[in-house]
This record gives sequence, C-alpha cells and structure tokens, in this order.
Amino acid sequence: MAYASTVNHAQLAARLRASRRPFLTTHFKPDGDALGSVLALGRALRALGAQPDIALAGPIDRSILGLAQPGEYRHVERGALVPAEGCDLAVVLDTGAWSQLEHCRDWLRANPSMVVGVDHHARGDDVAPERIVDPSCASCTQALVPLVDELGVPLGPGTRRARHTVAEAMFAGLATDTGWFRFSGADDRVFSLAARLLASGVDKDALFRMIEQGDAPGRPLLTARALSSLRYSCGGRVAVMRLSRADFEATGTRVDDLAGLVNEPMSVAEVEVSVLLVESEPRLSKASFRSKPPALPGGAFVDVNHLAARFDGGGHVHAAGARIAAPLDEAADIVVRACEDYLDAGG
Ligand SMILES: [Mn+2]
Repeated sequence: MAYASTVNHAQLAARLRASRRPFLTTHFKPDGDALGSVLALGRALRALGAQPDIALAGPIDRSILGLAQPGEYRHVERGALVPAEGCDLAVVLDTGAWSQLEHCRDWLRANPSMVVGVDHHARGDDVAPERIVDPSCASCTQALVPLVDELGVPLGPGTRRARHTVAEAMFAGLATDTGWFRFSGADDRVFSLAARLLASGVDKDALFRMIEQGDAPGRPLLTARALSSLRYSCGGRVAVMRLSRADFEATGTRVDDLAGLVNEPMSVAEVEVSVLLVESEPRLSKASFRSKPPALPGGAFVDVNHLAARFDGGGHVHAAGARIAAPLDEAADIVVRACEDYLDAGG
C-alpha cells in the first residue's frame, strides 16, 4: 500500500477520543519533533480525560529532556517496550518505518487493528493501517494541529506564557525540524502556525535557551580543535575536519557534545560539503557528511547520501553518515578522494 493517509482527521480523532489508555510512541532515538509530537498529543488526550502511556526508546539528547515533565514518559535505552496494561490504542508518531520501531515492532505487528499513526515523512511502511501522512508539513507536530483542533483541545492558555503545554511541544517540534525556521521547509504555513503557537502562550525565548544554549563548557574548546584541523579540498568546495579521542579527553567532552559541529564550515561561501571525522577506535573513523541546498531553485548540489553510500553509509540528500575502516588521517584522505571523484563526475 502506498505511504499516504488512509483516514481523515475526523475519523482519526474519533479513534483517539474513544481511547482511555492510549500507548504513544515514536522512532528510536527521538529528536525534538518526535518528543514534541508524543508530548503534544499526550497532553491533548490527557485534557480529554485519557491516561496516555508515552513510551520512548533509544538515547535522547539532553537539550530536549526539559520539554517533558518528570514522569511524563517511560524510556528504555535499548530493548523492548510493550504497551501498559489496559492499552486500547497505539499511536505511532513521526515515523512509519518498521526499522525505526524495533522497540515495539512485535507488539505492533501482532495488533494491527489497534495501531494508528500520524507522520510527515514521504516514505514509510504499513505500520499503522489507519494513518494520516502529510509530507507538506515541516514537522510531525504541524501535522497534529488539525487533529488536536478536531478534538477541540486548546493549544495553550493564550497570551500568558506557560511551560509544558500542547502548544510548547508543538512549537519545539516545528522549531527543531526547521532549524529554527531557516530550512527550506519553513514556508508561509509554518510561520502562520508559529504565530498561532506564540499567541497560545509559548515562551520561545525560554525554549531557545533550553534547546540551543545548553552546551557543556568543553564544547567551544572541542569546536576550536575541530576548526584547527580543518582542511579545504576540491577548490574550497569541500571542508574536512578531524577529531581524535585525545581531543575529547583534553576538552572533557563526549560524542554527545558534537551536535551540529559538522555545520561550522557551512558559513563559508565556497563550501558545498562539510565532513567531520571522529576517531571511534584506532582504526575506525565515523564520518558525518553535510551539504548545502542549491544556491538557486533547481540548481546543482551535492548528494551526500550518495557519497556516504560509497562507505556503506547513508542518510538524506543533505545529511548522511558512514563508518570508514581507517585511522583518522587516512580516512580524511579517503574522503577527499571520494569527494574529488564525485565532483569530477559532474556533481
Ligand atoms: Mn520530524
């Protein structure tokens, strides 16, 4: 079956309204939109008198932990999570891919009639037979708005600023999935929704501080080391940075502290591709690839999913990753050669 909506908002709202003990989950390693989605819908259903059971699996970045209140969700780092006793509906948000739902895959497969979903990705599997899929939405929380409106739950208290509301969780998903309204997906509808959420009492300044200004003290020191390792190649179009285990030790940082660091060289006009290599074992380097969208509509860009595939990695067109079985400096040479090949081939 094609990955598209199979029900309308009124039909899905009726399923949700009838549930007393809904199980809410999302993809492994939830990001701001995934967490925002389960919290937003969980809060809306709680307002209707239900007892939502929110279950999350995999590491969660500490920058978004404060979106939830203590005890608002259950969490396992790895392993299975089955719905709590009395579960009468399972809601899968921000994904429709079996590969991202290992933590509850067996249960979902065994109970398809109880599974519904809301997603904004273009591709997915038949995880939720009854689902709303809207790839025109920049975040899954945006796709939830018409559903929560259908349920008749207010998004927030109004102009009084309040934390831990439906609106705040929605705003967090919208802001993080659009790079705080900078990415191409941030269109007129996104800005209209942002305005509505702010008018519902979202404290965007508190959220920005919590999500984007929560670095560890060692992070700028690690950034300095990465930048001092920066080498340009391919006429300045490719930037490659390296971080060794010694760099992490000297700055008191961990891999968790890397978020977004690969993007630093993107501020340079000529740079099309940025690669960050991190030594994970003496002979194993982890590569993160990023590329810029085209400078003009329909213009050329580098498909880093394609580049990462050369090393059995993958991801998205503008963000991908791979593991390279070589020491850091050798891995840097290998990556530069792959970029040269790609760009010579007319990319
Ligand atoms: Mn998302």
